[in-house]
Amino acid sequence: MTDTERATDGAVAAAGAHSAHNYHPLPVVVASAEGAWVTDIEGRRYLDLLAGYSALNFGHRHPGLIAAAKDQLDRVTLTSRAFHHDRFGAFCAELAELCGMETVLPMNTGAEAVETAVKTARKWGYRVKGVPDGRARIVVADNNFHGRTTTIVSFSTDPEARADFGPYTPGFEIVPYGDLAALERAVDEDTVAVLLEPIQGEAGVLVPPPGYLAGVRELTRARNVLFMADEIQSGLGRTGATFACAHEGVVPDVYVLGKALGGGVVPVSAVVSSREVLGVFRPGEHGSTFGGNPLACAVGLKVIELLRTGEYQRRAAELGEHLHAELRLLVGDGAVTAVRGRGLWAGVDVDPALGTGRQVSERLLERGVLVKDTHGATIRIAPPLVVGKEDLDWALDQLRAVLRG
Ligand code: IF1
Repeated sequence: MTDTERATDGAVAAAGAHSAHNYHPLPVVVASAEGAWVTDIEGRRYLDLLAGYSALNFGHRHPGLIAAAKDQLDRVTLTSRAFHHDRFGAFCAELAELCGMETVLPMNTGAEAVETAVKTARKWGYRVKGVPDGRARIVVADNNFHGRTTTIVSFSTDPEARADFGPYTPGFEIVPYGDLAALERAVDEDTVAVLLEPIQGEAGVLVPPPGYLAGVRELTRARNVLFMADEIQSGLGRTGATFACAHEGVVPDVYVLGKALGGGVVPVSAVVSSREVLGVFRPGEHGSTFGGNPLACAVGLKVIELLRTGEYQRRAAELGEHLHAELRLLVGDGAVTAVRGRGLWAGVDVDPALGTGRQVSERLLERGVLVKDTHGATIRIAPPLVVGKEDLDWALDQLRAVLRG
């Protein structure tokens, strides 16, 4: 073992000595990063095809985002919502405008935004729709991933995410993703919302059948039910549009946003909707210490400015076309059984005979490419949207080499 390998092993051991083992990280210790590349403590460079699970759409340490954060660090970072601050109004106004909506409720993590959406839908159901108290129901899809809180895992179908966390929160109904008839059957007079990922990330980048999202939109509008789109991972440029729903010409009642909204610099999430829907909250009925803090708003404002150019969405669309064209060529060559996705986001199913997703991830790591497997045999590919075409092609060469075995 070389000195440098000893450095990584030492750092990995140190990281595990005093932390809960709720993750099984790949054996790489990142020390610095820029754009689509990270450098480990031994000076080795890796192309990042995970991008913080789509929190790093603008790349590591985007100069504009870092400048916005540094500028705000020298002014004020936290006030709590007990007081106003001078970035809050602009952040909410500009995020609402980006979404084509009126009102924003800012939080921090994606799960907090999903929880906020659940509370919003229930309160709207009781206060506006007139559902009898305690009867509100929310329909979700199987194989969903919306976060890790106990209410959210209550409606997960993933035993790993859900086991041993009961008793579970009631009031949720699970239907097969993509099945409009099943959704229609599940909606009744107590249904207040349908909560869906427009593309299911953790499930393996599952794109729903054409027309599904438009069908959900039509059904929920007809039945006075809120269509809440969890765009925490699919949104903010990843699929080649600002929102994944837009590919079907669909605008939900509620956007649930996170990850890239904070530019990979600070946690920023939000629920965005109409004044009627988010108007159900009165002072003191919901909140968070850090939600909408000055640093988050400053970075979030810069993220919105970057998205307004359309440059990241165009790159994801154009380079995504190239990515999927190359990946499709791998299907049927004996190693890849299926490829799914949209824009710069793909799920690649690897034939288990070649190895597990984890083993493929480890082989790619040795070749300088960072990916993360999901659910056994699927490799998720989601580079920062700033990735260069040459770098992406180089990474595809490494994938082809690994798949050749
Ligand atoms: C982990 C993946 C998992 C999300 C969607 C809400 C949240 C997420 C669509 C919650 C978060 C993260 C969580 C992280 C790994 C990653 C993930 F799908 F992106 F790959 F787990 F499934 N809605 N996804 O994707 O947002 O509270 O994390 O800010 O928990 O291991 P968060």
